[in-house]
Amino acid sequence: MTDIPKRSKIEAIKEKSQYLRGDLKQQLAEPTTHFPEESVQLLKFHGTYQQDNRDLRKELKDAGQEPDYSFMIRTRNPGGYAPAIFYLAMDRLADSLGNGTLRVTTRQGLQIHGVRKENLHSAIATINQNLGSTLGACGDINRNVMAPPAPFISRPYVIARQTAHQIAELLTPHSGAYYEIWQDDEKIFTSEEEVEPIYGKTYMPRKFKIAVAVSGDNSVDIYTNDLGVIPVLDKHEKLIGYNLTCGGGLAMTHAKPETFPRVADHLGFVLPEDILAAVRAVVLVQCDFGDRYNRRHARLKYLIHDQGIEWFRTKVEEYLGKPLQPWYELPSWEFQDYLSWHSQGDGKFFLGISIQNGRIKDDETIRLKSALRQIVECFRLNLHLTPSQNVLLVGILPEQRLPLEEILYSCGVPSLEQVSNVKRYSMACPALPTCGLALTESERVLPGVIEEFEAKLAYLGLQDEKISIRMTGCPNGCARPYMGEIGLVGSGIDAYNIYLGGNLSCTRLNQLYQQKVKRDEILTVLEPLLLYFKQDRLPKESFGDFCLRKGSDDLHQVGHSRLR
Ligand code: SRM
Ligand code: SF4
Repeated sequence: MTDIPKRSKIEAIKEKSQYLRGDLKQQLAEPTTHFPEESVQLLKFHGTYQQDNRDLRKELKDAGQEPDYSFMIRTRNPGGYAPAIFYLAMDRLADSLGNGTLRVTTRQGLQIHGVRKENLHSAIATINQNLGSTLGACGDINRNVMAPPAPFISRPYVIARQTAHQIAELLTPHSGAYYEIWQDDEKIFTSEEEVEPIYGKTYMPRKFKIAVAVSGDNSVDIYTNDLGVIPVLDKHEKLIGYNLTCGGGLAMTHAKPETFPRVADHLGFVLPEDILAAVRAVVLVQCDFGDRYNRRHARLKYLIHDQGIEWFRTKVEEYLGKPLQPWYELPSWEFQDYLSWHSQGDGKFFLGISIQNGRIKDDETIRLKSALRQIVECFRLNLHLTPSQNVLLVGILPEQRLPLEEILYSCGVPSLEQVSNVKRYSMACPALPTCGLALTESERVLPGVIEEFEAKLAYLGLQDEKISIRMTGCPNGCARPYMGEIGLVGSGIDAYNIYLGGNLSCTRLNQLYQQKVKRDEILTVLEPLLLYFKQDRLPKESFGDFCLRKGSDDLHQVGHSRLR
């Protein structure tokens, strides 16, 4: 008798779902506030998460009431492309069916929170009617494909954008379930006839993430992706092929050393005509060999870590049917966020607007949501969502610049000169109250931490330093904290593990410095290190490079002696 490999229960849910249908259509029509667990898993593939308001959880439980359920909807925007009509629809949906805010994600998507079950169908249908999609934004499948957000018309950027769209299309699920459920299409295929040519019935063992970069421009955090694709051009700007990176991923679980963040390896190089087949081969190897039992060990990074990059390369070559060529040496990476004004290269301009933690909202002083709506309505501009949670307004005519700036000014939206560097380079994940996995706060407390930082850096004369601070409410790493110069990772109620030594160009992981630091102690712990940096840095050395050079023991010694 042959051994049947053990599988997680989510594998069985996927398999019997008839290609993501399950009972979603019937359950959607029922007058309930939420879905049963199996359906919650399937809904992810359709781009929505069932959540409950964590601020009210205990109170409601104590009162014997059910949780305050609602849904987060995430859109899939390859390369961050958000056409005007789509953006305006999302803006209206946020007000009519959501919590009044939009959120630009760290993978160039948009999220709406707070949608009630009875409005879920209408919200997703509206997104689809307005050139958007949520299909495959979440779930065990290829997620939004990233690409550098700058709308330059130069060849490397055009190729990167086109490649991202081609890969996204290749890996979009073929199942008609999405259209049947959310657009009320007739069921054309029976599930038996229908095929997912790449994924099969059980889709992928776990989420899968791809980014396309432009050589030298690491706006997409390429090394944190399961698969990275970098077009290589010759000196005449002719595309000669693609470099591939493999096995990046950031999540870990506290106190489980078998889980860890990992930067990707260099896998090799393929010719232009082989890129889609190579992507397919990488996905298929992960489908066939990824861990389908232990979901904490199911990402491609663990397969490559366990089997070795040589084994993986051989498998990819076998699936591709030809050898990969050696990695093509490239210039070093720089981080780009493309804020402020830039020329696109076609006589038009684009404007990058800094958005704290990606949250587009109106508050007492800054009416960012109104400003963006007014601008997009007035000038019919498209947006590019960025991997650092900002937006670029693209295709701006020279004569539109002044009236556009006037709208921003009248709504109190700060210009880049008014945004401190530490705020500009910071990111936080949503965490509480929406994220079901949050151990503590992130988005709601980072602004306060940043203010303290701003004051301290100004006091030390370090305000012009580009120091990236990335915070998350748990170790899953949604704001990519392990790449930040300072990573603040939620480790308990009101407690954070502090990581140091990443770099702005995001080519290496930072290292754990101190565990379980209370929110109010973060600055107290870091202040001696900032002072040490000011006194002992090499010319032009960044804070992250400084921490790496000094090393953990030395930093601890200094940190603790100066604290006493
Ligand atoms: Fe994430 C789960 C938010 C980018 C690693 N992530 C979640 C969920 C859906 C919580 C859940 O499963 O119930 C969060 C929803 C919170 C909320 O209320 O909105 C969530 N992740 C986000 C976003 C919105 C954070 C943001 O500040 O923008 C990002 C959405 C990106 C998108 O448009 O697709 C987001 N998540 C990331 C990234 C960064 C990236 O991809 O570049 C990571 C780390 C990279 C990686 O995947 O290795 C990341 N999220 C996770 C994980 C851990 C995955 C793993 O390998 O174990 C989870 C938990 C899980 O999958 O079990 C998770
Ligand atoms: Fe939630 Fe953790 Fe992701 Fe933050 S890092 S959004 S707390 S899963």
